[in-house]
Amino acid sequence: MVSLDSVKASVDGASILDIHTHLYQPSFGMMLSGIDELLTYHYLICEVMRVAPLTPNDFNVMPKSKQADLIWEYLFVRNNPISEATTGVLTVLKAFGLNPNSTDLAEAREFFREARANMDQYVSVVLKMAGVKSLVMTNDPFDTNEIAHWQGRSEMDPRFLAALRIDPILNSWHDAASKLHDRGYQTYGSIDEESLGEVRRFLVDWIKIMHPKYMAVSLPPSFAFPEHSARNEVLAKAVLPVCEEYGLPFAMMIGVNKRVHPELIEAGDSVGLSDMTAIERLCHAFPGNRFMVTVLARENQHGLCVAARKFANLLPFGCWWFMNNPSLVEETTTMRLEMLGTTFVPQHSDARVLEQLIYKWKHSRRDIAASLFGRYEVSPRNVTQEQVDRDVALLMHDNAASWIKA
Ligand code: FIX
Ligand code: ZN
Repeated sequence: MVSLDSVKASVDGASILDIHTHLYQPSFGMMLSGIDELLTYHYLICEVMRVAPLTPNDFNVMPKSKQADLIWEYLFVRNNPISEATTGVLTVLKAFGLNPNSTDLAEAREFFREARANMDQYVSVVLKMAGVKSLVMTNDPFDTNEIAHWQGRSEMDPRFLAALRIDPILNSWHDAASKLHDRGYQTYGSIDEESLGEVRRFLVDWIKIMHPKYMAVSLPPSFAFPEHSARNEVLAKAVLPVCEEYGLPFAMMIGVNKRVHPELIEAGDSVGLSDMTAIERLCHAFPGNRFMVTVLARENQHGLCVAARKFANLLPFGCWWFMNNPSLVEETTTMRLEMLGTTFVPQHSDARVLEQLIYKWKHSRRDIAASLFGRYEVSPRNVTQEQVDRDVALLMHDNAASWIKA
């Protein structure tokens, strides 16, 4: 019988394909890293607003280094850092041998300044520390900063894979149609066959530029299918046909209520309950498409698992955002193992700052190993280490790799 330690060793030793991040290959010059970026992560901005005596608008106009000092003072010195996001920063400091009990950021700033002097080398160091073999970026063809890099077409780093992110097309059609029109596509506010054809042309143009592994969108809790809406028209008659034609999965990240507290900016998004029957109807109506889905509400996780039992073209992936907390990762992974065996992707980091890979994966490996061992403990079979290693390879890398053909 395998032990928790032998399962942990297998999970800790597994190479990871991180299927969703907000990181960029170094040559893009867009990668966030270092202690000030770690501390001003929007998860920590939420948390500091609960204890520091200032308004979000006061915070937003502060220089980033002062924001980081304030967050360190209030969340790490005046209060004990026991939330997941604060614990994550400490995990990173400890991984580099830095003092997690420091009263200021002088040591950390000096260390990361030196480390980041050679970003190519530093990125390799961090990926190795995190055990991440490759990762998928979030690439936005509406982001002018990013467009320049793709048109400058710097050599692609094989460890950094592209994902074509298309939120404006599905979530703000009239604005997207106007922007596409400005870029030479004959799209108009009304959704007629010409506009839909031009959306398909736009998507194909960017598939040929980015060579993405999947297309992706973040959707509100109100997402429904079918419904009479611009979103449904564009999804059914442009996005999904192109995904099927080019063999690309379509990733839907469902349940975010954007900017419930606008003054918090990125930190101002919240969660809502979504309708999993919309996913079931999509999977049934488009059997030639493959859907990767992650949902933001804890209450929707069970419905997503059941939907995946009904449709083999549906892949649940990750414990997203407000779900990425140890108690929920272990609960959700156990539920998925109980209902789906190993036919899902348990985690993605969603990292926005390079060094977050270290803590997000260290913490998730621990929680996934605990869930997996729990299944072996109750198995009437005497599970072998070879069987454990096969399961771990599927969960940490191979399922994602086969779905996105990485
Ligand atoms: O839509 C997304 O990709 C979300 O993950 C982000 O918008 C979000 O801010 C985030 O980084 C959550 O972890
Ligand atoms: Zn994300």
